Amino acid sequence: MKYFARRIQKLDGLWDFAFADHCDTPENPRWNELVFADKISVPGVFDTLPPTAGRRGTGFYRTCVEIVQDGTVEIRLGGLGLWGAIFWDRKLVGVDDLPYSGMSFSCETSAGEHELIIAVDNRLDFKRTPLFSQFYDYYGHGGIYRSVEIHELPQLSIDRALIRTVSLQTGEIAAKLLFHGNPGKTAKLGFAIDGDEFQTIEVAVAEGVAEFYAIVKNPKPWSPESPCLHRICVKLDNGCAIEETFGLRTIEARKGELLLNGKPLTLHGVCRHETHPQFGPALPTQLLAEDIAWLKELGCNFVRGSHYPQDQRFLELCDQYGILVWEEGIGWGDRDNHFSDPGFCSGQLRQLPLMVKNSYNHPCVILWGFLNEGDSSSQLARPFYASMAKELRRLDPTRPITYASMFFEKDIDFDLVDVIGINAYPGWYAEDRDKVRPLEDIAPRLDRFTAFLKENHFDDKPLILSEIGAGGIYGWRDRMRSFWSEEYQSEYLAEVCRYLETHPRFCGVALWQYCDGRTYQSGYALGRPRAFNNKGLLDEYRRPKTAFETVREYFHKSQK
Ligand code: ADA
Repeated sequence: MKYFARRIQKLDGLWDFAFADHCDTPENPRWNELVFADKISVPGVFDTLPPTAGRRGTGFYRTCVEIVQDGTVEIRLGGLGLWGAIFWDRKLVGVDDLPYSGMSFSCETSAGEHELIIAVDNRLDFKRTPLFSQFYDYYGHGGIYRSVEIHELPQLSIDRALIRTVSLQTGEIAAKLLFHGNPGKTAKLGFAIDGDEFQTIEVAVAEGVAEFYAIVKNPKPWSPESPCLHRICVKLDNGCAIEETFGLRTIEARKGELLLNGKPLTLHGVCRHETHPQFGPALPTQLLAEDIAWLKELGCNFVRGSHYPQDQRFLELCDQYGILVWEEGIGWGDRDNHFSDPGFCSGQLRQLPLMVKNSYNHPCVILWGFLNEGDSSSQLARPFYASMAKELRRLDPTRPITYASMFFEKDIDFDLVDVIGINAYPGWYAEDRDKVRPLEDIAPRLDRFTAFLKENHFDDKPLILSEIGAGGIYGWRDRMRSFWSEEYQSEYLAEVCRYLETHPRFCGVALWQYCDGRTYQSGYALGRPRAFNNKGLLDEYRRPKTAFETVREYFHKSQK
């Protein structure tokens, strides 16, 4: 979105930096002990840089901000990890305990120069950061992952205009306005679509929210084949305006299929982490563009954004390139001790509204997911699964919801969601370790699961193979085609592709995974050579493996 008549500073660039190994209370640091002797990039992580590489502790990021008017400032963070405390002139403004989530903090201030410090902690402390645990199979980096902005807020302005498609045929949309400040019971405003003349209307406001309907004159539905976008500008009497980009499209789960604009979808995709050996999750724009280019080259029309709310720049690119996205809250194999922890549960529930609000206008996002491989076989966890599903439906009734399960026939929560996602690794995490190259395990395992869904009357729910894959180490070619070789990985994925071609019960796949990514810095890495998850079709530097070509052929052929 773009704002007019609002002073915005993007604070990306070099900030001062200090690191502390043992800061007991990062929300109340001993300022006199900190020496800001270094420089660091924002966005940027500190735990890949030589002096602090692989270390866990608190990184203090500091910059100066010039404010032109007394009033409210909003500090917008695109996402950080694992935990952050935000200080304005050394006073605590707020705490960000939701890794990867776009969050805002505001405070009153005066015109002049101010100091902004963000203390970022990457220690694995369940109390401080219940949403990230040591056993999560991706590296918990310390740093400011995404852009930081300062907004000087006018007395009254529009924070967001959330756009929903009402009718593809007539181009009718509903615009929900979220205000900053108090507009009173009604607000006069003008709106213009796709650069047309402004129309003036008056809207009723309740609890800081208003809604109006409008018609897009030349409605062009958004789809992967034709990713057309529209723009709406909404302006208040005081001149404050917001422009939002959106797409006209519908998405629904019906009779075992996912329908985009009423037509059945087949999803050819990959799971993707935001990761790079040097940048961690703070990916430069060049790399985002490169990732999109590889995804297109691969023939993907789908990405599962594993396993956290996505970088808004990536979603913008997916809107523009017509790549469908499953966006999900953070989570990885959480168990009963998580679901009985109030900090974990409240963090999960606080993250959903942020994710939905930040990504609502992206037509590319077609599914909301949550709790990757959480214990969906547990009676204890079931009420929490129900709360997450209920909350997502309340926040956005227009998109189907799902979660990626690893529990097959033991799962007890499929009734709670619209789309079933199953993560399966037959032939990799072998049931029978005596078997050499157990590729023939793939088909029967998946068949057993689809039979179970039928028997249990879940055939009306679309089914996605939300993960499947095998490790292949880049450059490791082996005449015996054994585990970890590029050959085994490639043959494994060829078998998966062959299976999918003849089993339309699956309306899509998200292969695990797009590229290799750094994982545990601990004994958990014993099953992860190099301490990387090596199941990428490309390695961590985006060099394609043999399997890339295998999958590319299948994805391109299936699209014809
Ligand atoms: C799980 C998990 C992934 C990854 C994968 C693997 O399915 O959801 O994040 O860890 O296993 O490589 O084993």
